[in-house]
Amino acid sequence: MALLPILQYPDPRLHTVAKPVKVFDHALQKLVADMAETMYDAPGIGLAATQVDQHIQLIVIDLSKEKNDLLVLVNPRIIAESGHQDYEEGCLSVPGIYESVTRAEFITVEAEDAQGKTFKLDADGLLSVCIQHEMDHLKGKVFVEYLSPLKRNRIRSKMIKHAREIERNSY
Ligand code: QAP
Ligand code: CO
Repeated sequence: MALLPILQYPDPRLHTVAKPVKVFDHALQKLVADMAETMYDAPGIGLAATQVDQHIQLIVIDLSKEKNDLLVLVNPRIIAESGHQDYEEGCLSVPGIYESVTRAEFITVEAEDAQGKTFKLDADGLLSVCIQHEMDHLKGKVFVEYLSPLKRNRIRSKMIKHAREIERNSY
């Protein structure tokens, strides 16, 4: 297993659109394991392959306290949605930033698991938010794009400034 570097906003690679997974091979199983390890280490509750610079439709999520309930979604598609909810979201690609986003309250998702078996999942609350947030990554969209241009530009500047400071401290 290995920890993978997480792309940091505003890295342009975060806007890459992910391709569907067609082959459920050993390389895919390894990426799932490495993404899970990377998410648990962060720690985070969700990670999309886009964030580790792998542009395929793969998401890992774990909302459990014990970090022992990994949900793997390959080629996820929302087949039903209803209602609205606001949630204060964060993102491993935008550390230290938390902002409220409005999304669907209830969703039904169809996806393949890591072995290629299709399943259906009804989600509400945080799980629903997290799946929608991670599916946005696969479309090349980061949650800050739901905010006003003013807020987004402030976040962008803060992230660039922070990255420069890290860079300077490593000299
Ligand atoms: C996406 O986000 C999410 O800023 C997953 O300093 C977030 O795991 C979906 C994290 C909220 C729904 C609601 C963020 C860790 C983790 C940070 C995460 C940070 C350290 C974010
Ligand atoms: Co994110």
